[in-house]
Amino acid sequence: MTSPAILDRITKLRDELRQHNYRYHVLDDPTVSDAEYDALMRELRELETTHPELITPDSPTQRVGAPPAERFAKVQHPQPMLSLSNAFDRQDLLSWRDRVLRLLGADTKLAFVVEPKIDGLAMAITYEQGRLIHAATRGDGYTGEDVTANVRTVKSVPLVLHPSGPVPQRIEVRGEIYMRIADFERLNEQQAANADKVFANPRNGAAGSLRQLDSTITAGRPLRFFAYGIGPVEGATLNSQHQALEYLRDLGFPVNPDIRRYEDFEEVIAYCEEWMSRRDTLAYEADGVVIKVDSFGQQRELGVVAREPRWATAFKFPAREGTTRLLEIVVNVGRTGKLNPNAILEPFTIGGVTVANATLHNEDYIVSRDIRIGDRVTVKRAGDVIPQVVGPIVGARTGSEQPWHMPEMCPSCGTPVVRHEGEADYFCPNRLCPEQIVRSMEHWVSQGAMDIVGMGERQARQFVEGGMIKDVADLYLLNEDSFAGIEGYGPKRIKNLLDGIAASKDRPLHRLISALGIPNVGSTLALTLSRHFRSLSRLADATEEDLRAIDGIGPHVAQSIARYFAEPDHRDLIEKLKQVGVQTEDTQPAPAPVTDGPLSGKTLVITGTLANMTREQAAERVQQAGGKIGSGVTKKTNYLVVGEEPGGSKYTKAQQLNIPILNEAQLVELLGATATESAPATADPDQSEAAFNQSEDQLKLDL
Ligand code: 5U1
Repeated sequence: MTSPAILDRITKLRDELRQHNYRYHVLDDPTVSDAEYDALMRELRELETTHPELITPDSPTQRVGAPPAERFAKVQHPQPMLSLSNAFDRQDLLSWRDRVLRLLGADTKLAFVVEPKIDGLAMAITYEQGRLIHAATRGDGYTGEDVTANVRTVKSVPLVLHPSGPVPQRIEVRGEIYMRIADFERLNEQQAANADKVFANPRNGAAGSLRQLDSTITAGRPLRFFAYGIGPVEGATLNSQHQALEYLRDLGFPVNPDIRRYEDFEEVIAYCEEWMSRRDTLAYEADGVVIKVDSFGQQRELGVVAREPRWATAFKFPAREGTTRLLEIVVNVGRTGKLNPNAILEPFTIGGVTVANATLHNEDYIVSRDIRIGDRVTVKRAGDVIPQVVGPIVGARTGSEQPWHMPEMCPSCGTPVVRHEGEADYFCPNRLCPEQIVRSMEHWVSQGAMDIVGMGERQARQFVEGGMIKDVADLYLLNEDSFAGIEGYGPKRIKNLLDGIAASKDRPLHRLISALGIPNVGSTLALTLSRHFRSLSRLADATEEDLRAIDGIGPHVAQSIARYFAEPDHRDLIEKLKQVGVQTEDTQPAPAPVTDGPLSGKTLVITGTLANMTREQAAERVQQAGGKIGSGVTKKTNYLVVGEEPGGSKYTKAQQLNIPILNEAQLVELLGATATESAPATADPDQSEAAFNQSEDQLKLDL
């Protein structure tokens, strides 16, 4: 027999643990430490072990998963789970709204509820007398699969409802099970490390995790839930979508904080457009915005046709993924000698853009995903990020697909390639490799670097292959005679080019530092380094320790800079640049440190393109306000400033570290009184993070 005191303690522990679970997984606002939570859970588990007759399926101890099932049982949805019509632009949205008004009457007062459409897995979860009894996938909308044991392990799904009013007798809650992008990336890293299946995208990660017959596997996966609607309800009267969402929040469900209600349809359109441009700032993948007529009465009047409610639609963002055939893998040599495997694809379109090439990152990436030449592959394209091959469609294989390995010789110069221990990349170690010289030259002459008008990749290749130059310093030794016999160079063109080269000798020091292409040194860090050292020689002599002492420079970047200048070839290059007359000192007077500015003592990191200032201008203004610009997000970062098409990795890291995230307007507000004239940002792609904050060998990819 169990004493009432034990039952009482068990009930108390369960209530307390449910509260902590809710605060942690739904509100993201825990009030106890992990250790305290663990201690309560341990006590409950011990009591349940000695009194197994008291274990209930909704006890917090029961989220660990159930024994493996043979298969998922099929379940009929009491009310079909509908799909959504699509709208792709403003015109489609207006046509949808006009149809609603035609059906309801032109004078009808409407309100709309809008929310990001999460790319996850739709779920119907049923509660009776406040307890989770059943969960089913959408399936074909009429029949789904019983995944109750798995859904029980998702910590943001309440096992017991805790409304502020009476408990509904029965309610079916609908929503999306999904994985955050950062969690998905971590999961894939673990999967790859354990030689387990890696998932193509967070949606597949969520679906694969939820469709495990062994729910203890699901329990270890980072799944989350957002409730967005209700099915059949008994014991509660709800009249509108926004009221239903409030009710779901009150019952203890996570509801997307970005949901809005608008009466003006122009605001609905603005919301769709805003999220389309900001989709990369969401912690999860969203493929559109869902728009619903708010009133349930109006919803009933509008009804459903062909499984699609007339009272809702999905504004779809341009597609980011598609499938095509991998025809070939070619290896490009970067300016640091890094060998980049690139996919040559059967051209196809994603979101209206034709894609024929995509990155494959490195050999490990290809091998861990078992990507083979000839495979049908999934390709992803996001923002300004270079398209990447995500993985093969194994089921489409014919048997003729060929595994791939990195060539043993550099494809440009034939030197045996090397791979340093603990690193994923292969390098061509030959400093005289023609391809490396062409790539360095291309970077050197580019706009944010030495900005030599009339020079680009074609000219760099022509001069290197013609034997006119062997390194960037040789550019400054060119004269009229050097062009003898070079096709296409008349006296005027030669003069313009030589004038452009001569003018580049006096570029500010930070441009010169950028132009060198030191791995991990982008334009903002180059500015910090030039301000700090004021001379290329002093920078070259800095130790790793000196570099680490600079705010915003971590051990990895410090090592990368020190390694670059430790190379005798690079020291020789600096000497040669001085000899040919390139300015290697900062000739501007040193600015006085600002100790009482609005950003004094603060470190900011910028990601993405700002609309009204270049990154250099932003860095300048932050420094005038007493702040510093860091190159990567660390615990010491005070703010992350997010522009358009931001890099996902910085954003994700800032979220993980709870670092405040600002948009450009908020940055300007912070800069406050320190405003200076700023020219509009150029649309020059070289100003992007891909080109500046990382070396060309480290393409901006959010893996
Ligand atoms: N956020 C959200 N996603 N989603 C998908 N709401 C929502 N509503 C849906 C679907 C299919 O359907 C209802 C409008 C029936």
